[in-house]
Amino acid sequence: MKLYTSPIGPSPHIARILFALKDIDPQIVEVDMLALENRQDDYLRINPAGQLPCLVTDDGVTIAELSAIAEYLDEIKPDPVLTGETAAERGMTRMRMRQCDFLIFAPMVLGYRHGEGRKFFGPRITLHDGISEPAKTIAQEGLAWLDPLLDGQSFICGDKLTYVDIIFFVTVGFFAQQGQPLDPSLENLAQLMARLEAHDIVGGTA
Ligand SMILES: N[C@@H](CCC(=O)N[C@@H](CS)C(=O)NCC(=O)O)C(=O)O
Repeated sequence: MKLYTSPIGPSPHIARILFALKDIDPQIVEVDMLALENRQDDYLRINPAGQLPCLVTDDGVTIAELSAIAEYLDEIKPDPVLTGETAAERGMTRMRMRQCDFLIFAPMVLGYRHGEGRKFFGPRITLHDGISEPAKTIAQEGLAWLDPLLDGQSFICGDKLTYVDIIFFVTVGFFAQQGQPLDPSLENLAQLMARLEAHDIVGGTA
């Protein structure tokens, strides 16, 4: 399988962690994100969403979106399991992923792209005035919603590491450096970040 990716950016970093956890070595195809190669026709023919990373299976199917990549890897190599071992665990993982996407990650990304990240994203997407700050507020509200759900458990979906934790760790860690710090009063989430930082692969140098 081929992984189209980049040495920079949080999403490619998440992909590296997923592949390292699974101990799978895909063929790496580096796409020059800074030179906008991911927004040009050759790459858009592979991944019309124009973003990195994306996986192309040996059958030639493109799988973009980190949660979909994580689930695909889980199916071809369920060790370690990152989605869940039972139907109920997988249901929980998918539910929390979608909630984190809607309530936290998507607004964080909007806050950044239409705010601090304008210079980088100007040539890539249509920028809109006035949405960055409200989006950041919505992301903070999402984090405040999530925090108490972690009472008495080690990870976002319970006591087992899932791909939601990995996406959360890198995404929230990245945006914390870009004007969206994690409120330290959200103690469960602060502890989660520390726990993941201490994980040899997730917090390592993948
Ligand atoms: N929702 C996507 C996000 C992918 C994404 O945002 N990729 C960024 C890199 S961190 C990207 O391709 N940025 C360059 C661009 O949008 O032109 C996923 O889960 O894979």
